[in-house]
Amino acid sequence: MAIIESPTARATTEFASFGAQPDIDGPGMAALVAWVDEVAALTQPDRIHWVDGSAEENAALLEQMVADGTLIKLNDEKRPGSYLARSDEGDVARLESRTFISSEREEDAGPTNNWVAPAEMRATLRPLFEGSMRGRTMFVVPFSMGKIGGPISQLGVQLTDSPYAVVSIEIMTRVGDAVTELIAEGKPWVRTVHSVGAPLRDGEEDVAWPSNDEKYIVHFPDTLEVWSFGSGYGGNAILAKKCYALRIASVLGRDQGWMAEHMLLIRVLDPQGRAYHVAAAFPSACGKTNLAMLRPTIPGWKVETLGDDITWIRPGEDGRLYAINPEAGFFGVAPGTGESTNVTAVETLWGNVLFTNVALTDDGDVWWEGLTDEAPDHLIDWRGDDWTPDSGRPAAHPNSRFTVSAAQAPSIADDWEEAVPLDVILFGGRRATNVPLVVESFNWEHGVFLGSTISSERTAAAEGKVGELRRDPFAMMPFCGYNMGDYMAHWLEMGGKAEKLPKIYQVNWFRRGADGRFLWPGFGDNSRVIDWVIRRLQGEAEAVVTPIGLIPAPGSLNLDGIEVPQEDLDELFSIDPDAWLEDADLTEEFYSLFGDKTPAALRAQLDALRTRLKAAKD
Ligand code: OXD
Ligand code: MN
Repeated sequence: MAIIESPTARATTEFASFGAQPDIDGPGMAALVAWVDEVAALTQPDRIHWVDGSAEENAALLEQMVADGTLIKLNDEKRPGSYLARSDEGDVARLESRTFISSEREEDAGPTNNWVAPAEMRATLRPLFEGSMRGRTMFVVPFSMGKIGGPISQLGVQLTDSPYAVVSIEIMTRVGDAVTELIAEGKPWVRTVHSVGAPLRDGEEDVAWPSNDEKYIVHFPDTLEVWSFGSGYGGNAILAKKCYALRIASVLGRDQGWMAEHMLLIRVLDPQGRAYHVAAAFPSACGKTNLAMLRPTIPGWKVETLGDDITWIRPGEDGRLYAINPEAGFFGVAPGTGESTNVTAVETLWGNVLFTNVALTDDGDVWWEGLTDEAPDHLIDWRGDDWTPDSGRPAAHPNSRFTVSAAQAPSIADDWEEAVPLDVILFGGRRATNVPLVVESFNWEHGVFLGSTISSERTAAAEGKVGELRRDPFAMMPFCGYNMGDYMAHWLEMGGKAEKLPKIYQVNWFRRGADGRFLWPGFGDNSRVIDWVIRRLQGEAEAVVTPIGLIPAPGSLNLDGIEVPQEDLDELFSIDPDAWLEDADLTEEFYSLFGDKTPAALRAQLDALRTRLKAAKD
């Protein structure tokens, strides 16, 4: 395929030695090339660059972005190989209100997704993408989710006019010719197209963070495509992540009998060295990365990191469910990540990091709220303005991020790219009231019920009012690519696909006392909950039955070495039937959204819960 020649090509984005279409042949290549041509004809970039994934190419891209003012190179002595990007103020988070599931049938998107019919959506997108890459380079980025050629892995290609997106995808996935070879062989792949929507007229100066006020993040589940316009940020631009690995992959999972979940994945080693694998679903910005890198405070226990955000789960031949982390990097929220909350993350970030919207220190390093207890005397904030501790505003954006290779975490498991058998699933929310520290489900169906009732106070990861309570079943509300009612049914069905299912627990690190204090120390001490869960699997910890599930019997949670007053423990585990009955009413209201798509088994679980709560009142 010809590289599109343009008389207006800017020398600044020319890569003499990179970018040609690779010399790879095979039955699948023609479709890839035809699609690249088709999108290029629509978006009219000045040139096309096939990304080969090499270190030299990556270095050239980074260097170019520094020259163009998109990236600031950090002090190599403090933070080797690292860069800072500052986004446009209107482009700082995932945009759920601009995210669409354009399935043929409205009922396949369901009431919790924005739906527009595909034909209408394509008619809307076409004029936006028409010429949208003018003056820019269109990068062809072949990527694999999961190790290249792995049994649970999936392939995709992103076309993008954002070099920042390219280097981010290179950290978050496996990119390069080895993927193109698999596509050429005929392996299935997903098409994703991304434009920042800021074409450059002849001679027009570029801005550091091009974007467009009009934004669309659109999924076509029937044709397995993603089209994203107008934003360069995070999940809006790294389409392999939320768009593919969750929204599109959840649809693939529904159709093919597997699951794509918004879960971290860890291996827990008990003092005898026995290994257990735990996947945990938490709504955005509830400390998933912290739990993924947990340093147990109880002696003898160890946690190894496998993944921090997304888990794909498939039935194995031995009757168990197997899980992988399809990603290759962490795109973590920086604020709140610090020496006292997540030393492992801080160590992971020693170098080779792409930071976005954190603050810059006077010596060319980065800072964000929570990195250290005391803020530096002077910083340049995420907007590029001078900042001092009494400026009265955060120095880093609350949703500022680090993008770093997973392999760099000191806690990463040696075999982190392999599938592991799942022993435990945790569902957590951020709930100041009602929900105890840990609850064990009675069985798979009850566990699925617990997952379907997760709710959380809204955080800064998406737009909306921080603090507001939102339902977030399975922590998948913003990420399920199809009708959430069908998704709940799929969870129930998966219970029939394995003989030895993982045990399901609900956790809540965020319960507060009547005085507003957190009742549980959290962070490393969350290992005490994991210890109890694992000892339950081993038949070595006692539990008591309550109307909402099983909770630790008095004395069965290991509290050696910490002071949690008995009153706090009582409050942490208290179950107020009236408050829970009110919660049950809200669950019923939530279920009614899905009409007859709500599985009868879950309605029956809700009825049974109410009966147990009423009995507890008498
Ligand atoms: C994320 C999110 O960025 O969940 O991981 O929003
Ligand atoms: Mn997430």
